[in-house]
Amino acid sequence: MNKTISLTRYLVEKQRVGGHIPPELRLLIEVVARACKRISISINKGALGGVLGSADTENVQGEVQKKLDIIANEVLIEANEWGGHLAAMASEEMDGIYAVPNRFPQGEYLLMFDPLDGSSNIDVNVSIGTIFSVLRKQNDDPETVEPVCEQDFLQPGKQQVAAGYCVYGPQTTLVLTVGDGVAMFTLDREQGSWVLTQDQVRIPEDTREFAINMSNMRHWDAPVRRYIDECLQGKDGPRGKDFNMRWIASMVADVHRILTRGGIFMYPWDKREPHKPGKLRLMYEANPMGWLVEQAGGAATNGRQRILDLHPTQLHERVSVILGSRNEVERVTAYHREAAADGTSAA
Ligand code: AHM
Ligand code: MG
Repeated sequence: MNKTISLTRYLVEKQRVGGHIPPELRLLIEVVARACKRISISINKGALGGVLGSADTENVQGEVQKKLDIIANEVLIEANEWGGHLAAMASEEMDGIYAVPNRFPQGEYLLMFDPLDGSSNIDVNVSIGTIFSVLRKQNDDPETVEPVCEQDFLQPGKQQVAAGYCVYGPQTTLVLTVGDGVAMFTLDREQGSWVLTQDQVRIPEDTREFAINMSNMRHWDAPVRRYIDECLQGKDGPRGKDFNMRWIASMVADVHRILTRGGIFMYPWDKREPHKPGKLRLMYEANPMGWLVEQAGGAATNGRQRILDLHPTQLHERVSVILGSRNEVERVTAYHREAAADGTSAA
């Protein structure tokens, strides 16, 4: 007997048994997963599909868009706009929100995504991914509601109702939380289906592996330098153990490694652009990843506060990110607090 559990069955059971998800949210997640399958097919074609290289356009953040950034964005919008489960979408690749057109029914959910994370890795055939986050529109009474607007999206990450990512690597893996732990599904290409390959993922509390772009070291703030200096001193230093370093430069791939075997990931504030809180985006990068990591027993902060408690003021807001194995994240966060207290922090 075939005992494989598909994404559909997993979601139906979450809906039926735990009452964790309403049917519309189940539909939404299935549609996002189907879109990720299509994105995966485009990525796999690579040069043969003419999808590599730059699109010669810029997004709202002034970053040059790759062809696949735009393709992935369009796939997600087309897949999600007609099902009746969404009120609006927002994306790294679009300036403002995308309200579901009037010709389709409006739902109560808001979907945000980074359609293709790790864009600098597309052309070099290194793992990339799609990150998504789902919120519920606060006032969804059809009698009284105003048209959906950007303000509706500006909710703290702790209010997410689903979050996940798909990593397009040697395998294509979908990682999901609906607030009841973290599950991983591997794409079975012959069957065209997502198969549950790990449930209740746990991140070890301790680690000997860190991920940070070391080329920015001279720009870091004192607490980040202190933490990495101590790791680099290895066995002979205050940590009394050797550390390993990994940096894939695709947040999805770095976070996937951490969910698989532990570690700490940091993209901290630095002095290059002091007015920017960080490089990564709060709403569709840090929030979904932060929630996944917490659901797997890890922690996620901006050095001072839990990421999921932050109240966003803008759709494309940036944030400093420290996430992964709980004890290491707490250590870096404590170093930030100490530096703030004794005035040695520049941030
Ligand atoms: P993107 O969303 O434009 O791809 O940028 C986000 C990426 C993350 O995936 C990754 O962690 C980071 O930016 C890499 O930055 P760097 O180029 O400094 O290594
Ligand atoms: Mg990104």
